[in-house]
Amino acid sequence: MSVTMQPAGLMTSAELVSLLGQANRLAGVAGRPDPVERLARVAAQLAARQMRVMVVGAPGQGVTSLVHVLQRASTDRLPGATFADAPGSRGSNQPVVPERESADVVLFVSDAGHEYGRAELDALARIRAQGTVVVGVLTKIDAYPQWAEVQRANRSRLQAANLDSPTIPLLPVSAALCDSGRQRGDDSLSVASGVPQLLEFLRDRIDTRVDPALRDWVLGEVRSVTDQLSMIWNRELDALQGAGESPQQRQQRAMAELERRQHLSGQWQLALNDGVTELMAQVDFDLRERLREVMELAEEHITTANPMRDWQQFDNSVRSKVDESVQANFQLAAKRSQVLAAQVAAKLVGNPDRSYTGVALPELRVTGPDEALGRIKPMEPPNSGGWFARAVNSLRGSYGGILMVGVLTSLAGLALISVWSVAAGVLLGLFTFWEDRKNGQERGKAEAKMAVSKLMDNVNFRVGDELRTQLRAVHRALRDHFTQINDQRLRIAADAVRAAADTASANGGQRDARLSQLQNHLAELRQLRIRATVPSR
Ligand SMILES: Nc1nc2c(ncn2[C@@H]2O[C@H](COP(=O)(O)OP(=O)(O)OP(=O)(O)O)[C@@H](O)[C@H]2O)c(=O)[nH]1
Ligand SMILES: [Mg+2]
Repeated sequence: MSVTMQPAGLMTSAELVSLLGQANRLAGVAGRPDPVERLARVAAQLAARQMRVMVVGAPGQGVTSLVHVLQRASTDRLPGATFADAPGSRGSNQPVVPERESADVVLFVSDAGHEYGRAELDALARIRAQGTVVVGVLTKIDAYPQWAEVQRANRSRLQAANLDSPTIPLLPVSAALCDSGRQRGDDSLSVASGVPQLLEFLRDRIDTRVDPALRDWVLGEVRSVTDQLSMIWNRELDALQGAGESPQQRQQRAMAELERRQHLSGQWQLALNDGVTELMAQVDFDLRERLREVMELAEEHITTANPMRDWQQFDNSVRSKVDESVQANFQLAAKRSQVLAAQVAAKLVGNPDRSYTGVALPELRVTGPDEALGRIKPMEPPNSGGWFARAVNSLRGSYGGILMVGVLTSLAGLALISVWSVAAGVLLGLFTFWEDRKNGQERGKAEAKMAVSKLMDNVNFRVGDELRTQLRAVHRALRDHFTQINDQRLRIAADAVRAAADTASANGGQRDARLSQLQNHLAELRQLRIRATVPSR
């Protein structure tokens, strides 16, 4: 079969398929389901690539029937392929020669009832000359039991006509068997029809251009599977070669390590839960303390100075102090969260010196409380009565004074309005005024203190809520992060126990055999790794 030329350095689909096949075989040997699944996923993507298949043949050879069964059968195996019944194949007795660019591959159909004749060899020669990839298909094999002889004869005729280098594959099929297999749900009939094999051949052996992104993905997966396998096998190799220790000692050590891991995995979870409870309490207490200080300062200011005169400024200064306190509190929360992460990591590692080397700390985010702070409204200014109310009250006082003294003096025979009664009015008016002013100030101060304490309640409520939400998120992040690391460590410890048990039960001969097997696998992996390195363009 001919090979389409690809620009240097670009991998063809067939090369990629062969890489996947080799990686898949090695993954199967390692007995790991996970890499096998990954490779199957990329293989499916590769199988789904676009492929234009043109089916040609002399009239009556079974072209249309083949196109139909291929179309039906390809939905699973080769979903990106399109099959065309060569236009113009009716009418003339000659097989059609399609244009070079119209297809990725030509299926050249002739039935198993006859050997290639002059017309067929001519058509094949023309297709070849164009450089089109061509695959010979021998149809109706159910009707011609001697199809294998025809196949051999066709091969010799191709060779005699100098058309067989590179070789044109000759695949036997039966559209009829494929159809009845599908109708009866009988897989053995389908396999006997040769149609699945033909599709597989197209999928794995026919080169089409592969999108560079798909190619890089396939290569990336192959590389990551080889890395994974080489880690597994190297570890086993190390265990087998483990010097100085007897297999039993090694097994005991592995068991002890696994037990220690299991114990530690309870320990760090306890440390995390206790730590989070404590963290919440600490940070919450800190917030309350800071806000209490702000409130005390504000109250003192209300008592000694008179903030009612410039309420706006007072409100601003109190709220900016609240702002500072809350920011400092959130910074504390962030710092304490980091400290907790380090403590939990140390518990998870279980080093005697309480260090946590070898374990990455999670990235914890405690965002500023700006949004919560933004929702806090300014304090209401206290109501101190105002000048007008006070003036009215004073007038009422002086009026009362005039009446009181005036009635008395009128009894004494003087006029209602006299020097005495006017003097009394003035005095009482002034008295009422001062009395009112004093009361108003006291009431204003009380109201101002109320406003401050209302503000603090509000801050406590909103910011406290935000704080708890963030700390809960920190808790979740820590738990997820360390659970993942812990699971991984447990798995490694369990693997080591298994490997140690295997080597302990292997006798000397088995051990040597396994050693050389592992070395072979690793050598093959190294080669595969090189082949799967992205070619430079
Ligand atoms: N036994 C048997 N008969 C087949 C098979 N495939 C096709 N035939 C028969 O061969 C004849 C031609 O089939 P088509 O699929 O129409 O072939 P074609 O090459 O498209 O024919 P034209 O389009 O007429 O040139 C029909 O009578 C089919 O029933 C097969 O696999 N087995
Ligand atoms: Mg037809």
